Amino acid sequence: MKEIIESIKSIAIEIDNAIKNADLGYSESENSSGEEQLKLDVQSDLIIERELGKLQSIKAIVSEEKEDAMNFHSDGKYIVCYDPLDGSSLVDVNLSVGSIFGIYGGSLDGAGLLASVYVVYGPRIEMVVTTRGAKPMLYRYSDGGFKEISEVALGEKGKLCAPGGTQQNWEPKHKAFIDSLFGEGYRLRYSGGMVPDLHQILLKGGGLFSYPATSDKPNGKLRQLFEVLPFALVYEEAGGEAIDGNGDRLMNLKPSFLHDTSPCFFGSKSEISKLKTAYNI
Ligand code: AHM
Ligand code: MG
Repeated sequence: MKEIIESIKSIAIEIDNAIKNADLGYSESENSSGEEQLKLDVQSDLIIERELGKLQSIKAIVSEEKEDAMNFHSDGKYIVCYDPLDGSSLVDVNLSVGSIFGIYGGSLDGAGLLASVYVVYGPRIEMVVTTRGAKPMLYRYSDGGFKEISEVALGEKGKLCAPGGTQQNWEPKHKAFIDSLFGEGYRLRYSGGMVPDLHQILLKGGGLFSYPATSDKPNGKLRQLFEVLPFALVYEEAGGEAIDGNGDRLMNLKPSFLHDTSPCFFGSKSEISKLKTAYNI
């Protein structure tokens, strides 16, 4: 596990360099969710594939940018599922983006998720590492290396609301719930990149990030293995909660296929409790 986290540190530095210097155009391919791939998506994916492929402890990788899993070392203990450059279309407008890694042992589901790591490429490079049973740990890159900064924890209640999905396609109960939060004084903080949006709520001590079921995406947009589960672990270990639209813990998810999605809500306890009341779940 330690070697995987060390490898992700050097991957992060390389991807940050690509974000700052590489060609921003589209590639000629689509990813498995049918979305156009930017050259940077492909380049970031190749950096991760190359670096993780060097580690004997890795049995296979599953990338948001690849249809199928890629097998590495048959006696490896871990399968790493990752989104190489989440929110990559935001690079064009110079907003923050991120990489997300879920490190699984045994089963590819919530029960099998052992650790997660995400990297935020913003004005600084930051990385949050979460293992089961421990508070997430924040690292920041400076002077040629990642320095451990502090553990991160969510308060009981926050002030920020990051509501994802196209509003026109929200269910009435969801619109009413989000309106009620703003009516109570919650402030909108939404960039359209789940990594910086969830990172902001986490570091500011609380709030709610949602990507609900919508009429155009009844199963949500965000993918369970690379996006939803890694952040569910972060939010739970930070003292918050992470649930789906039925009130079930996201950590109980069992994806039906590698790129399966789920509606998702991540927050501190107070906002999740309000959500359960509003949704009657
Ligand atoms: P991506 O993996 O293709 O970048 O998509 C994931 C991103 C998330 O970061 C963000 O929360 C969400 O898509 C926003 O999507 P949309 O603007 O389509 O609602
Ligand atoms: Mg993504």
